[in-house]
Amino acid sequence: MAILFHWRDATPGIWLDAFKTAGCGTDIRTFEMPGNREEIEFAVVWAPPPGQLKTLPGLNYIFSIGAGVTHITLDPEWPTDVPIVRLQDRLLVLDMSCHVIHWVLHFHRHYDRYACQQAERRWLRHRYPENADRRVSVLGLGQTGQDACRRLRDLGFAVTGWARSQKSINDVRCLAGEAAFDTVVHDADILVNLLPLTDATTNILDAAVFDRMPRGSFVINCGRGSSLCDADLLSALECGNIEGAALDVFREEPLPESSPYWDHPRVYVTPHSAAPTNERSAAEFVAAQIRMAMDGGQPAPVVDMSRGY
Ligand code: NDP
Ligand code: OXD
Repeated sequence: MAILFHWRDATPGIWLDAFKTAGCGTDIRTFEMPGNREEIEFAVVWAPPPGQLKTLPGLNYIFSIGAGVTHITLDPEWPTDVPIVRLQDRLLVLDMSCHVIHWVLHFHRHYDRYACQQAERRWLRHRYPENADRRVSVLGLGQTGQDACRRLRDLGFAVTGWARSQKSINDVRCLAGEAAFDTVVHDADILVNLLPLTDATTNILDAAVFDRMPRGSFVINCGRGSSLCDADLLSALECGNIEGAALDVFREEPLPESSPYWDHPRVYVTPHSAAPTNERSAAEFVAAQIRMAMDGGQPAPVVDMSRGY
């Protein structure tokens, strides 16, 4: 049994230690040095080169070194019969919530204006609504969305969460399904996207959404870039429907130099860094899951490809 590992930014020692400690063996291969490909049962990957996973005939599981899996499934040749196990990690979840809270506060308290004023040496306070009067809508109530909702609620914001299936979170208005989408968007002074990218969520943030949101509202996108129609957002920013946006994910990453987002005075760009994978905890999680599979158990959570996430 061998494990194939592919992540350009990895610290190999951390993963080797985790595999060894969990009893997963020490036979770790790479795409560059795969050895006998038939021996490789597990692939642990972030952004594997397209066409490579399908060259591993003995693969039992693919482990994503990230919560999202589009870095695997956008490869038109990925082996669709092999289950993908997503990363579940409380540190990633905490980091995401911190990122979301940062931008919610940034827009809510007008820190964006103060940054401009400082450049002009201008001393001017801006009023802001009470937290309870600022409505934050969170799209996606999975591991990241639920935690973000709870923490925003604890800060006193009026939080609405939206998912496919009905959820229940104390003091958070939880809505579900397509029929509720218009309400979620209509009531969003600040809209946070924490949806996975699927057929249903591609281009979900479009002109109709920005028209429906209250004038002067804000967008925070941490899900995937292809959920957001860039031209529609730029128009909404132009006409003032949307006052500002904090974008962490993009259709093309790295964001091309020619992107209008770089220079936009009311767009904040971060380089897919909302919730970077914590190597130590991710390695422990993946190693424990591999060990479970070696013992005949079922690693989880497995991506349900009929839903696309
Ligand atoms: P989960 O799979 O745990 O949760 C996904 C949520 O989205 C679920 O609540 C699900 O509903 C909901 N959902 C999916 N499709 C729809 C739909 N069509 N309509 C309504 N709700 C829908 O994902 P995570 O919270 O772990 O991560 C979410 C995404 O965030 C990832 O897929 C990734 O793209 C992105 N991400 C970005 C990071 C970054 O650094 N920028 C880091 C980590 C993740 P239900 O509960 O009913 O199934
Ligand atoms: C992601 C991640 O899926 O970094 O974006 O985990």
